[in-house]
Amino acid sequence: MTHALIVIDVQNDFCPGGALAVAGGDEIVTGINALMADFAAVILTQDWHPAGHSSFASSHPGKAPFEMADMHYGPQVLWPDHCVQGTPGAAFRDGLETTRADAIIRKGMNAAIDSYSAFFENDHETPTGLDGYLRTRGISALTMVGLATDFCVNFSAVDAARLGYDVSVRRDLCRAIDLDGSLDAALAGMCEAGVTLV
Ligand code: VGL
Ligand code: ZN
Repeated sequence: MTHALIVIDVQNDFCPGGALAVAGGDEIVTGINALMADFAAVILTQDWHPAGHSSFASSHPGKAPFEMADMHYGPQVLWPDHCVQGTPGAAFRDGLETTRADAIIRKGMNAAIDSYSAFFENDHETPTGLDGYLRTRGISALTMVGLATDFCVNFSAVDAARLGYDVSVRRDLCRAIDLDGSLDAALAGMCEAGVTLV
């Protein structure tokens, strides 16, 4: 069984000082680097939005960050502008061992659809290509770490479990946004999907 480490969105905008800062987001970098040597493959994901992305509150007149909007694919949290392609906020956090990455998967490029999961956009249909990459390399087990536990890690882990991967999430190497109970809901959802929380 080939086992990959999936490092979700360890980017400046999700760390203290960033546009959508996750408390303690920078604390996980050293531990993630140390874990990389234990895996046959390391894949990094990068939230990578065009300016004016539809998940940004600034694209919805009258709406503020963290309010909800109805999108064609369902309800969507509106975020502060973050991880805009090519900006310092979208760059990987300094110190993350990006040289060790076998592949970097970018997501959220489609202006009309957000993409929390590393596997599918938020319509749960449009693939990012990661499943094909992993399958063609014979990778069947995944350990996930990164930001944020309750959004991108959660959606990625649940999709991976549904796709048939053996999935573990290292909670000590993730940090959460925790919006209105979203962390508890995410932990319950991951357990239900068969994800192992370590
Ligand atoms: C994320 C909100 C918006 C994440 C990305 O990486 O968890 N959250 N975009
Ligand atoms: Zn985003």
